Amino acid sequence: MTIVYLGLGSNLDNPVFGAPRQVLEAALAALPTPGLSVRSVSPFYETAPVPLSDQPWYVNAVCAVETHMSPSHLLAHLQGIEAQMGRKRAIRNEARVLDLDILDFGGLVLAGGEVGPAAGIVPVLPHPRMAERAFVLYPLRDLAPDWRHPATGATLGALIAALPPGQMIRRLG
Ligand code: PH2
Ligand code: MG
Ligand code: MG
Repeated sequence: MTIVYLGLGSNLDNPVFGAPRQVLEAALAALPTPGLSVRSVSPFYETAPVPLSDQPWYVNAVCAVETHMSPSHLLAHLQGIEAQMGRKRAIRNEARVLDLDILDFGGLVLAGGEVGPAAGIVPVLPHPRMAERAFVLYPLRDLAPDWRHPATGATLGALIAALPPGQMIRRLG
């Protein structure tokens, strides 16, 4: 069993599930399968888009799951849930109904990239931009205060202290 931290984000409504907060709740309900169980979920946060733009604010959270899946199988599972919730992939960082990212897969450090058809797409691990994002680091700290960056060993306190200024984030009640 591997402990995996996932980032969840939404800044568009889904016609059935509703506002971003409900979309994240529906995504959390869709995660469990025979090879995966959800262990804990952080508080939800309202966060300004990064980079700052006129997109709607996001709702973000982090959850910890335990899984038997490989990184590529987990990625395929997450992309299936994104598609089910109406995610359309076109441009990086565009507004989206649902984004599910593998942040840390049991401390694995992987360059990622495309491999053979059997293995599918291998994600880059840990998530290459997680260390610069308040909307990932704050909820991750709520869940796993002793977590350290698998590649650099940096603590969450150090990463949060080093964040570039101006990322607006508000914890939801
Ligand atoms: N996701 C992005 C780009 N920018 N900004 C916020 N606040 N929250 C996100 O989840 C987010 C983002 C790319 O996945
Ligand atoms: Mg993302
Ligand atoms: Mg993503």
